[in-house]
Amino acid sequence: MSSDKAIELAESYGAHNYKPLEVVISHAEGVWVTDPEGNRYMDMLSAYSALNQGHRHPRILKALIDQAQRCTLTSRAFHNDRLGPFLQKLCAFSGFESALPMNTGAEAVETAIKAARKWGYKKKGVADGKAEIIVCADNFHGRTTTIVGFSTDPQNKDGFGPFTPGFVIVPFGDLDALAAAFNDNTVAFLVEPIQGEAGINVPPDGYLRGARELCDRHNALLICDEIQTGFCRTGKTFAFEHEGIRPDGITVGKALGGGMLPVSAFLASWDVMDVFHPGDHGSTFGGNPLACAVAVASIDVLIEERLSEAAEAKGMYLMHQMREFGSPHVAEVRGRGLLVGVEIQASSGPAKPFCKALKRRGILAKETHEQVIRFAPPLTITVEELDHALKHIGDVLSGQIVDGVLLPANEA
Ligand code: IF1
Repeated sequence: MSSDKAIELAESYGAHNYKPLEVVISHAEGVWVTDPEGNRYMDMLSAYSALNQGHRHPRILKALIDQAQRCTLTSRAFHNDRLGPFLQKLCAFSGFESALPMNTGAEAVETAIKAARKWGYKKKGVADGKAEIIVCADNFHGRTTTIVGFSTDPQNKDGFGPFTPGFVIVPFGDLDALAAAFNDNTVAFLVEPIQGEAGINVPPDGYLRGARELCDRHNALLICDEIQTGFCRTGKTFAFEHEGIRPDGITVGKALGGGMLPVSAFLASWDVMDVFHPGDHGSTFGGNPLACAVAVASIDVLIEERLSEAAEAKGMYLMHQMREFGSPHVAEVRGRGLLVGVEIQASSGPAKPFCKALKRRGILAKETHEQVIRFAPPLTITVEELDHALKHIGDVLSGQIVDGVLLPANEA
């Protein structure tokens, strides 16, 4: 099927809740994707960090196929022989005592919210119905009605109310504002260690350490959403490690599924997790044997291919080279590891034309919040592949804008 036909069908029958770049991907391997006409592109988005191990990693693919030939789904009404080894591996890898498996990231966040509230009522002694969770302005934690209810992006909320009460919003990166937001009913502070959707916002040094101290002082849980930043993306196994702290709980997803299946989890100490009793929470597909087998292989690849070290080294290289371009269109290059944002000067217009120009050069990247191009390639990317991308990124970033159209340098 041609790209045009594929797009036409998707537009004709699918809800119009996305406006993708005009590229159709029909094959993928490693950092490379191909359209039906045979055009090759480098994937510098990695499904928003869900492809940290690259497309169709052979080891993860083998785990998927092997498990699919044995047993795929049991529901949690029965035990399965893959769940235990998966939970053990995930806990060992993350350093948390216990895990509750779900499927999507939003479900993991919902699980964290339920855990924090129940912990607040059962352990902290908050009066029924009074629990408060502090969250940050410009957060992105998913798209359920509860989660969009505490978004500060008007589009995320418009037309979807009424919303769940019990959330208090503070500016991201501001410890004084955070300190002032706690009260006796505060059960948790939920935060992205680096804000992804908001434009790759790295908080000031000491922010998570300060948040840790405040949560300790007020007997509240620190919960980090590591769905986008976790699994080696930022150059550490989890982004909270940059600050040498340990949250009480984290949410994980995306790369846990190795780019094959939706696999997510809430991880915590037993003091938090033991608030859940049989029947309190669950999911038909959460912890299914196919997902567990894939997730075990996904973690093994991160460990054996030393992908945090790779992300750290290659991220430094990528950001350094991007700054070296000295492009007049670039306001800032920021990020950690291979989670990199390039903020375009307001005077150079929005980031989208830069992404379109990159696409024409065979580099797929996506803008976030108007002004920022997000670069987050698979962590398996080689230096040669990075250099290939950098050549085109350099041409695009040093291009000229003529009548609102971006003309990359060295255009053939
Ligand atoms: C889309 C953004 C990224 C997340 C964090 C939870 C979730 C996400 C920190 C929910 C999901 C996604 C969803 C995806 C686009 C993508 C995204 F631009 F929307 F914000 F990555 F930056 N916590 N992020 O980043 O996980 O339920 O989707 O599995 O199209 O909405 P999910």
